[in-house]
Amino acid sequence: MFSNAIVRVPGKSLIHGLSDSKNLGLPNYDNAIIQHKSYIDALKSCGLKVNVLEPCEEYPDSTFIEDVALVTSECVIITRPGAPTRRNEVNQIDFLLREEFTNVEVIEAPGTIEAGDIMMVGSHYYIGLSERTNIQGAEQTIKLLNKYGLTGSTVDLKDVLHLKTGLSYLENNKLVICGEFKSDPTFSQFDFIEVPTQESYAANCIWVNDSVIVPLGYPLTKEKISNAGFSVIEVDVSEYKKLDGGLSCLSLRY
Ligand code: CIR
Repeated sequence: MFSNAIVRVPGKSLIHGLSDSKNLGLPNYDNAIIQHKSYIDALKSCGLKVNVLEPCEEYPDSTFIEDVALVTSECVIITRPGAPTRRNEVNQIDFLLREEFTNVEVIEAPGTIEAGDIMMVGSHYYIGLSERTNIQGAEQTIKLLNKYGLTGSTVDLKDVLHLKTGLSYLENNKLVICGEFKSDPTFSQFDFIEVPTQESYAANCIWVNDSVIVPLGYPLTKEKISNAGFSVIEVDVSEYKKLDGGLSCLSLRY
């Protein structure tokens, strides 16, 4: 169960965020703020205390706060983002996490890792090797996890930005899965909730205390998750989709 979340309100510089989805246009700032508030409300409705950080104009992608730290039950790992424009975002969160947690570890060069590439399943962490996360970053992370009695393993990515772009673990062995991962033997032991290709964006959803928050506008996936026994909450995050960001990226949950 989670008790807390940290989010960062987007700054007006959001429109300069990284994007491979330029065909969707630039995000509208006012809508992004409205959607961010709805996201916070959804987290609160799942029982979380939400720490809302001020916008950080210097880093356009800093609202995607998930990528800069991995918060586990035993330790915090400050990542080293692979995107050069995002690398120093970690300085905006490091001090805050050190105030709250004692076991704070840091990924060192030449390792790179963004926590959107890390999926927690109990005490095991799957780590996607992507354009943002390299083998050194993954190996350092696994070593740190081992130090605290946790485990990790790597997964090769082909098409997606981050591991959790195409996968979300919903507890009770249920895995929301899409695209390239469906045929990956790494995940064959899970009960699949398959996301149809046309709804691939909805593969990034978040389990929060027996509810699942899904993006608004993906009815087939919503129905499948609901049929799997979860209470489903929809949140419109269409402005963040324009920057390749999904629901998980917008918070640290612990
Ligand atoms: C980026 O490309 O870094 C941001 N525009 C989107 C980050 C999405 N984060 C995530 O999937 N964990």
